[in-house]
Amino acid sequence: MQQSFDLYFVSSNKHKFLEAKKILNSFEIQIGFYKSELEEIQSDSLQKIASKKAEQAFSQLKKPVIVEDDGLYITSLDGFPGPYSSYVFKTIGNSGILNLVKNNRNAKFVSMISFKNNVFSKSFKAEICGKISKKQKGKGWGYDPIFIPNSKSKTFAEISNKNELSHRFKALKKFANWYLRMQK
Ligand code: ITT
Repeated sequence: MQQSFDLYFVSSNKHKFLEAKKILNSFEIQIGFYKSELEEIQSDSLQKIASKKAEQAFSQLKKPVIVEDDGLYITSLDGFPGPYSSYVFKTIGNSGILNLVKNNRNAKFVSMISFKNNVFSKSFKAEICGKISKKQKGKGWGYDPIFIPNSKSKTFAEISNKNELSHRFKALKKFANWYLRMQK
């Protein structure tokens, strides 16, 4: 029989779930995975996109859910791909991004976590600043092989402690603090 959870992470992306699960387990929160390709509204606000995804996820599952919307914002490209990061990854990918970025390589990764149950709709945002590498380095998923967080000289794909410093870690930590207080 399938195990049942008090909280589900709803996403089409298993990598995001596996990282979220590891991070939330470190706060003693257990989550299940519900794989679903949620519709994303067109907006330049990650918060609006994530909140709408949380509403859809909650109406599908009828259980407390979290969803996440992320964006990679590249300074020299005026924040592109930002809220379109998923589409841009599927189309031009990491090599396309490397062709676009020239001198100023500054960028940031933003995570927006949205929670929804039958009482609360809440979002938690966090970011990590860094740089776009000159080449793809390491075997990671998504933009990991081209993103170097500021405190490091290696890409997310090359470091072993991404889950202790990432945008996802920081947003989930905010969520976990709130969620654990709310459970008392
Ligand atoms: P959902 O079903 O949860 O929406 P998604 O992969 O479409 O899954 P997003 O809409 O949040 O996720 O898209 C953000 C894009 O940024 C997507 O291409 C991811 O692969 C990438 N991304 C997000 N977080 C990342 C991380 O920690 N490392 C590398 N790439 C990441």
